Amino acid sequence: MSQTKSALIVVDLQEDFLPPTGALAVPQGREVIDPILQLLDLDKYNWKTIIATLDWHPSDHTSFAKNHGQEPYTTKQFKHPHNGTIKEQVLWPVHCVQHSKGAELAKEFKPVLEDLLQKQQVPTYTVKKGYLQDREYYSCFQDTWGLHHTECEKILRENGITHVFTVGLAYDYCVLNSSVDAADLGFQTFVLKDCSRAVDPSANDKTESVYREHGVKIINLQDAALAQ
Ligand code: VGL
Ligand code: ZN
Repeated sequence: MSQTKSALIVVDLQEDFLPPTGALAVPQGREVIDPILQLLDLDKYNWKTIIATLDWHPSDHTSFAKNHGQEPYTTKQFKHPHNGTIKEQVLWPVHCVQHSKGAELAKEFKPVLEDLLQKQQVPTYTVKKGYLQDREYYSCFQDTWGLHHTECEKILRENGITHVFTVGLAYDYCVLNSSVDAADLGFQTFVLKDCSRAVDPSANDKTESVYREHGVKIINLQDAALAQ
């Protein structure tokens, strides 16, 4: 019997990250929905836990360009609340405001997840992040300063998870940081490249070097069942 216990983390599959109408639409973002729905076939994949994450910002969130009088996709230096370290971060269009249409899960994915949540054939959870006003979150485990932690690690530990598979949006931000943190926490971590899309695909080489530095394996949907 295999000791492997796999979790699927579907990162930020929310309308605001999806073309054509999303406020922060990730190029080709809708293409990930179909393969992600395939992964939710429980006859084919042996998930022991499924987590869907939600970027969930208050409207005055510090990651929004307009709250600093700046243009989206410019950067700003942020100061660590305690030790004064400076971090340069991207400012975004207003996106995933709590309870807004744009914060909803992709319309094709929402009913499928709700069904999973209701049946609990596999322990299924939603994890919100980004709700503290004064800090950015990319990872579903913690804010970018590493000061506030979500319940994500606890869920994985309580379910005895050994392997984590990440999919969703965006390949170079939230999927990247969530995968890196999962790997750093000791989970054998795989990112499914064809189930993810980047805000800036031209930087994929650099993005993928970060995945590799942290030991995250980059695979595709067709390899997922075997890796479990
Ligand atoms: C994300 C930018 C801002 C993401 C979230 O889900 O990758 N990117 N907020
Ligand atoms: Zn965000």
